[in-house]
Amino acid sequence: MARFKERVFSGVQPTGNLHLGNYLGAIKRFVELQEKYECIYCVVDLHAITVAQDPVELTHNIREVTAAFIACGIDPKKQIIFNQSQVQEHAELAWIFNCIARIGWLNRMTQFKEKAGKDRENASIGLYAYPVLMAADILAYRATHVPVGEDQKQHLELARDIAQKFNSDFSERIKALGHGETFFPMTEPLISGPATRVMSLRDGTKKMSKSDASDYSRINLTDVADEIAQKIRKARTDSEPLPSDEKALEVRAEADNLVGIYAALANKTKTAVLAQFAGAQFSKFKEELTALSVEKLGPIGSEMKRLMQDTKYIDSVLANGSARARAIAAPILKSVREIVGFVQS
Ligand code: AQP
Repeated sequence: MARFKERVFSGVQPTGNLHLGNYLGAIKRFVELQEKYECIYCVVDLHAITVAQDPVELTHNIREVTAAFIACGIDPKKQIIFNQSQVQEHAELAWIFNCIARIGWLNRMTQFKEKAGKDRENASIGLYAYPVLMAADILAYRATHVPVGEDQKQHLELARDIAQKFNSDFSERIKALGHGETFFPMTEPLISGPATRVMSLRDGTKKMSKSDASDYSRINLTDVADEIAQKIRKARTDSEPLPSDEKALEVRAEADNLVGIYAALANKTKTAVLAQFAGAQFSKFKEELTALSVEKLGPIGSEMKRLMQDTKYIDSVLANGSARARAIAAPILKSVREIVGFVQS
């Protein structure tokens, strides 16, 4: 892997209701990584349309994810923030990868099964091919590291399978054209910390998700203090006090979730949080969790709302980021076309 320049890529779908899971599992990590790596953060609008979107809401949501990136602390001057549809290399590479990936590989993807549900025949082809586009997003930049929540692990494995098959199918050509042994890196997923899978506040067995019908299941990044307080107060728990060791959380999904959220917001481990709250009742812990959530999320929500007043600025960030992203992806795609054997002028 040493041959590839270290580069981080990740994306968030502009599908509304950005929540605490998106923040702790992904965006907070994006902010931390920008200190160490060259980072490319994408508003993945081509992914969003794999399920029907209202065009006016989609435009709003693209800007809102961009505002969230900036409000959380990603510096658009240092790092690249852009929306996927402005860089056509993603769609082109996805097509080439559609011809590399195998149907059997995609049939194993659990996210498609969950999202398509029983009405599988009626799901879009885009929803089925979603992980192939995700592989193209990453590999159009030959990204080496991808911070994501736990739910994306399987898709990352598929991206590695696609990279490996491309490298092997075209190995002679890759060598002959002077690219060395392999053209695409084996991208590493970055999934770590106490909140890689934040669960619903109403049901500790379900992932916190944008599409949950109940707004009480999630804390939105734009929720005001009263809403955050009310949602945490109503969050499902059991009747036992907080335990002193992490092992005891294994059979207490809701308690485990709230402790994980506190730990991630406080930049602590779950063990350290339990050391602080062992024996406390949930009423007390929820008060502390509310105060911490309001302290950390309040400024983000306010800044998002302020930025959303200036859509010209947001659009200029996306235009600038798209031009910089294209400058990286275009030569990579040129080489891919050459490797595949297309004639280009
Ligand atoms: N609950 C979660 N806990 C931790 N990380 C999460 N992520 C999403 N939900 C959680 C991570 O957030 C990043 C962006 O996710 P996305 O916008 O691409 O889409 P998603 O995973 O489809 O979001 P939702 O909320 O789960 O939407 P629906 O309701 O459609 O299922 C990713 O890195 C993801 O891992």
